[in-house]
Amino acid sequence: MMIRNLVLSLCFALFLAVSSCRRNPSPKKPNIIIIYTDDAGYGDIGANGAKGVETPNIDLLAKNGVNFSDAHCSAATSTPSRFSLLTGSYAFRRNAAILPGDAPLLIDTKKGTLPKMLQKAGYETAVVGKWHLGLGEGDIDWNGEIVPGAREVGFDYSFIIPATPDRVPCVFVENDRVANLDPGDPIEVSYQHDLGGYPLGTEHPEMLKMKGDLQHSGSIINGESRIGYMKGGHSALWVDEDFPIVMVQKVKTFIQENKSHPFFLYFAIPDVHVPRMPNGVFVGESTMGRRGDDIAEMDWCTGQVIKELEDLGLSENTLIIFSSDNGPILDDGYDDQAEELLGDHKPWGPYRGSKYSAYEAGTRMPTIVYWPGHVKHGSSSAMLSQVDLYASLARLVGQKVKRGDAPDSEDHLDAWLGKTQKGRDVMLEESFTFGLRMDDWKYIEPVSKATPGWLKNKKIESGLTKKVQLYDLKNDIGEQKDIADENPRIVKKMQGKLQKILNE
Ligand code: NG6
Ligand code: CA
Repeated sequence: MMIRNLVLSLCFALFLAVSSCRRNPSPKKPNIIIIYTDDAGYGDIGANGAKGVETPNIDLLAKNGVNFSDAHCSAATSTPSRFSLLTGSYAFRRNAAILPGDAPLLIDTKKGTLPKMLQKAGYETAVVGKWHLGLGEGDIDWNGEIVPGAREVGFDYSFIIPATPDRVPCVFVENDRVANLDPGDPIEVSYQHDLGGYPLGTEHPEMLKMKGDLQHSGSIINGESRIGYMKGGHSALWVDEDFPIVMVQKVKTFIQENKSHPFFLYFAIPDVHVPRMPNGVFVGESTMGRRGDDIAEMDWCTGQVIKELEDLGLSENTLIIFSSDNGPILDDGYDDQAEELLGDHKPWGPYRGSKYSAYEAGTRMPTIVYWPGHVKHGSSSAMLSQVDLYASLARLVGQKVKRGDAPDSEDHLDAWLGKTQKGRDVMLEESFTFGLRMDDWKYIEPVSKATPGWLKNKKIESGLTKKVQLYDLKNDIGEQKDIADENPRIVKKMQGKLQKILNE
């Protein structure tokens, strides 16, 4: 009996030690919030020169934090960038491309992730917003538990748009289940054929708030045709115009519930991705129509986070990282007049290119790090990639990156906190080809294959050429003068470095 009691007390002590290690870590650990916008370009915020729309909340972060001019997402599209941010691994290592809404989970659940690393450090973790990293293992049953998903990637709480706002299914998934689903009206999804569910954009243009291109002419949900087809799930359908209200509420609840111990929040705001459907409150807030109004909406969401932290007295103990997942784009499939109403606004800032592009604007993101009392305000030209946040935040919270995890993540914590202007020596930029940065040199790998038709049709500069390109960003920030032919040695050196990364 005594031995049994002894064993029981030992187990209890062990349990207490483990749980206190998880829930009551050293009080020094700051909360970490990544505010991750969608398709917002370097120039889309007031602090970086936006015209025709005001972003007072984001500007407040910039004014009181570090505003970066050479910080990048890892790729010029969403899925690859989000993959790198959460895994510390370049996306090509997993063949990551833009995923359809019924794709399986892309992230290897056996490997470490940024949120899992933070869980180990005692953080409660949450994702609210756009996911776009796949769910489940094969054919997804949207009516049951959808696993593996955000929980298996390391998020204790999740409230997600499964793929993108322009892809079915147009429902939120909360902690592995479709929110508000009526079991009597099950959901079916297909990216191959019409399921005879909702009317189609191709057949009912009169039902649309904005016309979509052919790819965006599948099921009509909330007056907008989407990519793909869905059936059922009427009670669970989202209302795009309510995104900011619904998501900010989830964010606030999570922050309130976790105010007394460290938390990590990945708030993936779906603005300013298509279809751009701002809440009525923001309609007319810009001179640029829907795209500009969506920027105002994204700024409001950011402001709500700042306000909640202030109300709870958490500001000084919370590190906010504000950024975006890929460069800006005007026409991305819907008639929303983004081009016509642009005026003098330059979403790409002084850089060349856009979303999908190998030029700088494809990955050079508006990036701000804000941590009152800990980060001095100013600007930084350190060259950084979001793939580095994993290793950098690991140091901040006193965790080691396990061998085999986060293979591409470099610890640049001091640069992220504005303590040094020295960032990476070499950086990969993924797009439909590879770009490589070495100091101010920018190399773009030529492609032999023809540019896909849908990309060719876009009014963008993809940067895809059969010829090697080299630019000197120090003297040519706009990548106008290709000097590859004059600099064969630099080209060779950079090709060698790129091959090394690709073969690692
Ligand atoms: C493209 C879509 C585009 C957008 C993008 C994903 C077409 C023609 N275009 O394939 O509208 O949805 O995928 O954007 O279908 S991202 O920001 O999530 O990468
Ligand atoms: Ca995006």
